[in-house]
Amino acid sequence: MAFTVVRFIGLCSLLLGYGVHVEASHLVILHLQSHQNTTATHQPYRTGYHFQPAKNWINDPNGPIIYKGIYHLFYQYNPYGAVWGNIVWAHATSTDLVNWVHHEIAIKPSIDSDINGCWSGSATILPGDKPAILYTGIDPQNRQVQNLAVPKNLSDQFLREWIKPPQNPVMTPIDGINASSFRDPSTAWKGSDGRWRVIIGSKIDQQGKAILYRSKDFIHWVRAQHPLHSSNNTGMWECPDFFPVSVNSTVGLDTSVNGPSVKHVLKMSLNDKLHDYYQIGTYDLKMDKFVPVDNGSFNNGSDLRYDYGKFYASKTFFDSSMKRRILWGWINESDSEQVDVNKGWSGVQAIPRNLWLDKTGKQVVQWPIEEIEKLHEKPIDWHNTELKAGSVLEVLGVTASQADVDVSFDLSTLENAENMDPSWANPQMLCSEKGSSVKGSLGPFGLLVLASKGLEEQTAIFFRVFKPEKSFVVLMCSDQSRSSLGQDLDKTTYGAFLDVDPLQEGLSLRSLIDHSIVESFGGKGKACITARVYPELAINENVHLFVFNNGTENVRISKLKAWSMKKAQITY
Ligand code: DQQ
Repeated sequence: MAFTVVRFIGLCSLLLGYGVHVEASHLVILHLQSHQNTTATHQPYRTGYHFQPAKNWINDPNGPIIYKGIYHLFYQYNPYGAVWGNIVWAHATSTDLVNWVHHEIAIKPSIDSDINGCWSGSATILPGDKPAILYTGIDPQNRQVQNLAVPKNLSDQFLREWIKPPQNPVMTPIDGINASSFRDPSTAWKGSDGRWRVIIGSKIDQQGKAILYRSKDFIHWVRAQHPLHSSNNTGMWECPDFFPVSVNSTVGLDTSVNGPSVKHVLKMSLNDKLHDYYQIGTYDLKMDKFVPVDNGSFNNGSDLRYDYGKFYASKTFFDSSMKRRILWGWINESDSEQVDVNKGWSGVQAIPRNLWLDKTGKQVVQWPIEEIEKLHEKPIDWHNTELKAGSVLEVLGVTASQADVDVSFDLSTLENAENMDPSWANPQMLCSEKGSSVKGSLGPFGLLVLASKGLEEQTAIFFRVFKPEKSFVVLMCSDQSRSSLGQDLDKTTYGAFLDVDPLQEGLSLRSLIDHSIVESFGGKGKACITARVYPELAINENVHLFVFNNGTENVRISKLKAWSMKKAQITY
């Protein structure tokens, strides 16, 4: 049988008939899109407390909101298979962002302007507590257009039915907009002139753009003459997100807030790199433009990322009940499509993260929402433990396949740290060259998670401290190279530089471990790395957890707390 793999993400165009080139952003495998899954009974990689549906493919989180005290998560879903295709908006609700109840599909192709797919978008709460969704529809000519959907019944707090007003589509790719690069409307915000604004991801040639639209009534949208922001050589900007953060507190803000004590974050999912990049800046209301503080361009190599591992197409929302901004992100698989078809599913949503501006104003900080602590059980508490050079200590008493571990290291001196070579500018490369098995001086030290008893399999999350001319540099790594004895897996090692002073603040690492996912937060959320791994030996009760130090210097564990995690209740 001749299998049809149409294209790889971001690399070429897809001819879907009608003589029109349409770019999809996912691997399109036509013969598997509606392939009946074999429902494998051996499922060691399904997660215990991450969000995932019973089966099939999922990708981007869409339109998260809180409405009448209920959290809503919509997401891109293929109802018929474990690879991307047949895309609709699936829907689940929760009272705590941990336990979820699924509802019927909220938005599926039903009108001309979404007949070939209901792609990503966002929700906005309009005055009078009225939610509205803007999403990308694929029309009969396979053009990307923007549609509006509103709840059928506002007194249903679960917002189970959505209707599409007759004015759809409300934005179309005219006047030079590329019909295959025009998607993913953001949450809208209101300017001081009372008009709504929304941005749509786009590109012209290789220049990425956040096209700006304005509207008085949320139905009639007029394109602004200039984009909110654009940047050369960045390719297609997917899933733009634009929101204010407070400069002097960790409290979240409604998306329309602006003023002197506010900075703005502009996030883009760069289709060419498949990573979520963000910039911090100000929102110039007069010009209706985003002005990055450091002239950031999304392509200068040192750009900020939410997560230096697997995390894409993310989206925030303002949780008005807890006055916080929450970030959702999609974690895709690291195995092959055929394996996904065999296991019957693909994709997981990351644990929602509380997000705020760091005190330095130079980056954001992310931390798992406090509600997941409800799942903690069987606490382990270590204090003041010497972690000698070359040692590996097992953390006993925790269900190591499904756990939350938070460890802090104290370094008494940085004197013996290795010298930093100024050419080591790329942390991911540095982590691959200096993996966990490469001896160092101050580090590598950290956690070995999802590990087999004899350490044949292990995912290492660790730090190394270097000394440049002056001061120091902290490197945080997630090394998947020995995560599984299995073949044909993406075992890329990830890395990030961590902006903390280890002598003043110590070095902390929290890892959320969930069978095939490890979400790690370094320096209390200043650098995040998510890994996707598929051990063969280290599954279920055969999983172990260790702390290790492969440097020549001793370090001290000032505290280690670990908990087994209960299963989240997800009802399908
Ligand atoms: N996924 C959606 C698009 C978006 C992409 C399609 C990002 O709307 O650009 O499923 O992962």
